[in-house]
Amino acid sequence: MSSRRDFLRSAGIASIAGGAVAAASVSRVAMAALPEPVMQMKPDTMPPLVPNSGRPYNPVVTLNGWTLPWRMNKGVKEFHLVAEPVVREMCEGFKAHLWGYNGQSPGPTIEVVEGDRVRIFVTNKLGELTSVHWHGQRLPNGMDGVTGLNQPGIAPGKTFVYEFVARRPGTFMYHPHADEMVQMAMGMMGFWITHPKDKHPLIDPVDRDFVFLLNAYDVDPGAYTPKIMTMLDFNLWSWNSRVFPGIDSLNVRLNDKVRIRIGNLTMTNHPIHLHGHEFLVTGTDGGPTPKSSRQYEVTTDVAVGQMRQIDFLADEPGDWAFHCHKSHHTMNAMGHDVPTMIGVDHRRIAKQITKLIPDYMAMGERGMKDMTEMEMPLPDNTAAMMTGKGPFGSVGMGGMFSMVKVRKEQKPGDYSDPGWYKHPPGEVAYEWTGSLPDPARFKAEASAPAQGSMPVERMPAKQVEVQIRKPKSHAGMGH
Ligand SMILES: [Cu+2]
Repeated sequence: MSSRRDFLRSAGIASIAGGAVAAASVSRVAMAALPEPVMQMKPDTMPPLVPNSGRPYNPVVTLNGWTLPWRMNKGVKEFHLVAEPVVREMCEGFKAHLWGYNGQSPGPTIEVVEGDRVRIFVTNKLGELTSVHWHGQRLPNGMDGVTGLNQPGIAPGKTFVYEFVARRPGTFMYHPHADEMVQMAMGMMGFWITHPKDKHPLIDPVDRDFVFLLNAYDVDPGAYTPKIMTMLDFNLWSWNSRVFPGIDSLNVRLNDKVRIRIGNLTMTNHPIHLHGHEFLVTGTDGGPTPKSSRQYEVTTDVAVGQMRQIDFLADEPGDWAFHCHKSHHTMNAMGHDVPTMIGVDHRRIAKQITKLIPDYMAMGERGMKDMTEMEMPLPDNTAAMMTGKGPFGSVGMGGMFSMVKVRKEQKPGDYSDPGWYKHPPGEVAYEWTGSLPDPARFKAEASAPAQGSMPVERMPAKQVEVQIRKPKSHAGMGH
């Protein structure tokens, strides 16, 4: 993680460039009144933006993201979002050409306090209409951002102004409501936090507060631009447009009260699972949950268009996996559209193919984990399917996977990666090297098959092992 000063430096340099481009498309007079747009060029997790004006609050940390600075103008918090094409590094060695806001996808997090009057300038630097919908907010109908219904679309080169009071505390999202299928598939989205103005009976203060969005892309290996027509079969399941091992770990101090807010703007649900701890779902898009509704969980499903806020006490030191529980969502491109080969003996066919193609590799006959160890040449711009080097070897993960690292030594306010956990002696699973006795079989199983609790009615005279070969398509069925 870079320091705040680095961030401001990069933001300063970038905003000159950004300002120059914006000035070309927005009139000079208008620009004079606009807050200079702040840009971010790096996908790093930025330290929390401690408010220097307005009511104080406990800022959030956006995973592999940042919070948008504002300008205070006669008591109104002014933000400037620039909708534009961006290059997002989704993990090391893999960049995607997306659309986003202020240099990144997702856009910066907007943080305000309950009761704040907020003015957001939105400049459109895309080639088509856009708008911004403030998902979950109470606001005047004409500020809700649905193109055609609440406002005309923001034409390319134009700037629109949204203004409303952040009426209720909570976690919200923002995204276009104009050509959504394309613009959201291209990465246009962001988080909005409204902090409570006073002590709130249902919102406990926490030591660390993380936010990220669930998003998904379909980028062919070697390509840069997502396929926008994909509805379900995405090959990159991401958190804030990053895939493991590109997702930063959530680094906390032992016994910290931790909050994580997760919004889902993909087209399927994601059961988010935390190891080693139990959490309470303390908030949804609708606001804080009533205490009577809270129960301890280790997995919570975040449905499409939903936000879930989880709170837990980080009281177990270690590196705890934190991931989507759909196993297909913890792998990257290349992991999709691969035929199942478990149990298939490739040896003879591989030998024959090798005569023609010397580099041919048979894949996946013992399972797919082999593929993580394989030094397989990847196309130039893609993410390895299952990867990530841990202290004990390959983690064999991708996509929506990260870790919560709980450390006694982590200083308050320090979000840097503490490295791998050093396990106390005797606290790591180990190989058994003694003798292995035969397993004691259940009595009924050991005797004749007909003596089980539900005897088989008619056994075949001869045991037959059925070999099935499924046709791949209807075309193959005629043979
Ligand atoms: Cu998932």
